[in-house]
Amino acid sequence: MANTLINVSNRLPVAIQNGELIKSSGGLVAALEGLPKGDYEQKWIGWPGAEITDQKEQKQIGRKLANEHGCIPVFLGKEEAAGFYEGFSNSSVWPLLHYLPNYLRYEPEWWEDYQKVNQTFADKVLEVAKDGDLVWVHDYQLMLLPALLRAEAPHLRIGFFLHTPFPAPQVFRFHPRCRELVAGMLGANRIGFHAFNYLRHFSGAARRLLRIETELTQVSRDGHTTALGVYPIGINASKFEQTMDSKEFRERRDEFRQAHEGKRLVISVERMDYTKGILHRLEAIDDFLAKWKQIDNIRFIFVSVPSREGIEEYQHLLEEVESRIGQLNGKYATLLNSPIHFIHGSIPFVDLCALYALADVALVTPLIDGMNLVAKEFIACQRENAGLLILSEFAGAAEELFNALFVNPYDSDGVAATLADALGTPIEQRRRGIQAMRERVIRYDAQHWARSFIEDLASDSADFAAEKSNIKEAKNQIKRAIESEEKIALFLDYDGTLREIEVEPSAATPNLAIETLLRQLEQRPNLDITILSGRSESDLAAFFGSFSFRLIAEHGASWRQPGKKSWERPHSNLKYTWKDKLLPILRVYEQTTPGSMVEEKPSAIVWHYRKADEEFGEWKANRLTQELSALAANQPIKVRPGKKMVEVNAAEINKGAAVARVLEKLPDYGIAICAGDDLTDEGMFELTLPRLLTIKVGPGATQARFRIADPAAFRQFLGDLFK
Ligand code: GDG
Repeated sequence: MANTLINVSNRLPVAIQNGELIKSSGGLVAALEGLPKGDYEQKWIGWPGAEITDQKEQKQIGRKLANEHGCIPVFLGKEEAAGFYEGFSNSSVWPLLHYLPNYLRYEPEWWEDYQKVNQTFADKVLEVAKDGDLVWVHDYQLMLLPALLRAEAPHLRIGFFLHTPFPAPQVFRFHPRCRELVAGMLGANRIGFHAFNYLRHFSGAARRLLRIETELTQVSRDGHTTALGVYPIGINASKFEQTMDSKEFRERRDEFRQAHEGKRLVISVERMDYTKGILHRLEAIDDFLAKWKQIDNIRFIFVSVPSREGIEEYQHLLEEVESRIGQLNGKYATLLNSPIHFIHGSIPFVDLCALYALADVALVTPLIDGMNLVAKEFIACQRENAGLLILSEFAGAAEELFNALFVNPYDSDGVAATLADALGTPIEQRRRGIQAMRERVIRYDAQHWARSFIEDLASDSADFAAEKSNIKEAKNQIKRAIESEEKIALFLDYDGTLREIEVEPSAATPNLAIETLLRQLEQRPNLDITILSGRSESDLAAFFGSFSFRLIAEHGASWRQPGKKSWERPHSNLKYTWKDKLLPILRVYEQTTPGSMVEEKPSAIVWHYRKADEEFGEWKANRLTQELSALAANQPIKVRPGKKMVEVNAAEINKGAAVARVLEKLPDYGIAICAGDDLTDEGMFELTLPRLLTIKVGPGATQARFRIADPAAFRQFLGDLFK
């Protein structure tokens, strides 16, 4: 039997209007309609768009929605729906996602409603979902849902798609709940974006706001990994092709042609939304008409679908647009023509196709837009005609529609000039560029988009299983050693391995979970434990003084044997004169990199930059590593870039050498486990000693044989093994 794909979006593709079920026409609806029917049985969970309080009526509508449309309604109270939808989602998150902090409003009650509604959605999904189902959550109204689902059903495969842009982390940070929102999304196994830029910004936001390590396309947190991918949404191409083949289409197109006889047609189609740049476009049209002069032969058609009418900003926008269009028509109309034809409403699909097919130019100038399907739909309808697309460079679609005429929507002069150029371009010249784009739009359609996301999400679970089976192998090896009562040497790095990294190193003290785990390990027979870290003697003594473990501080410079209180320095013959020479260099970096600091240890000097701006800090760290490495060539030292730090210490002193030294004294060990998270731990992973089992905790390149997602997962791993 086919598995089920459960789509979850704020609105169902079917809405209740005056007791009737009406199928809605949105970008997302079209895309999912295009998904191959045979692969997955589809269910859709969402809000039906009307307040229904009567339980009997809810049941009745629920049954009808399920039987006729495969839809499962989530009923919301009027107040709560307003706080969730008009408040938090559309007055708070939407503007920021579109780089418009001036529109950002925030009320604590909205946040309450947003959490509540996301929880209501979670309850409904959990009621419906079975093992093996895929859950695909859509868009910014449901950012908390993935994490809520994961908390209850950790084995569910959850996808999340963001249909809007994701802004630079500096902008998203303005939101008072930015951390919770990012953490909510990270409950998903896979998150999809329209463009690479959005992905990069999200990855940066996760790193900066949650202080976790990320790879560009992978984020691990609390033992769970989220993959990030780019999936530019397409249009429902076959629906456009079929419509253009129909008699009705031809009739409507001919009617429109007659109605607009002798006029160049310039069209704009969109929801009435401030992100779509309507007022800026009207400025450009003013500039254009002032120069064009032949008013009788030009007509602008604006189709603006009513949107979010309960929100004040949207009401103002409509008033302003209407008034501006009135002014412009008053200013430029002749007895034969009013240049701007404005429809505040939705037109039938076939009319939309006819309009696209007939237009000379589509003027698509959002201030910013996640993708913008209108641009792609217009191109798809240029089957016979060769209309030109003027496209905002800030729409996601700009990355794909390479032969469009790109404009900056804020530059009204530029838009006006581009429009004049477009109208003057001979048809032959237009045709060439458009056909190449048309082929692309038809090939990479909504079906392709949905299929590629779903395929990746489905195989993520396989990867997850593969990763687990890989670690399972490590587990089995260790279990065998435990069962045959062999001696096990366990080498544990601390920061980033046993314990999550903190911005302030002094805050990363062992928490209760770590203490309990270590006590548990201490009780085990045949287990020889070494904690080895770059930290100082005093830190290790403070953290682990009460345990009977071997402690190795400063990457191997200082040792405390099991059961002893005193420290010894096996490399005491080493000279550290190089420190005086190199310290001034580190001081320069400290001074010129806000948020960084130098630490002096007896055997090493370290430059830390955890609190510095991330990119600046990394760039400086690379430069410092290069500078120091050049000097290290003829010195007995090693430069080690680690996590948010660059350390210089004696070449002989490293964790690999320390492990080898311990094992020399334990010739009868059955298996030696080395676990670490950063470059300073690679010394252990590179050892070629027998019966060595190496584990990297977290992302990044490594020589280690096994990998575990993060410290939480590693603690769980140890806890399970050494019960
Ligand atoms: C969000 C993101 C992203 C419009 N007027 C009529 C009509 N439409 C249809 C269009 C198109 C859809 O509505 C609008 O889609 P867009 O992509 O342009 O914009 P948003 O609504 O803001 O969508 C956006 C999208 O999600 C998908 O991920 O591209 O960036 O903001 O399909 O054709 N349809 C009919 N009559 C109309 O009058 N029938």
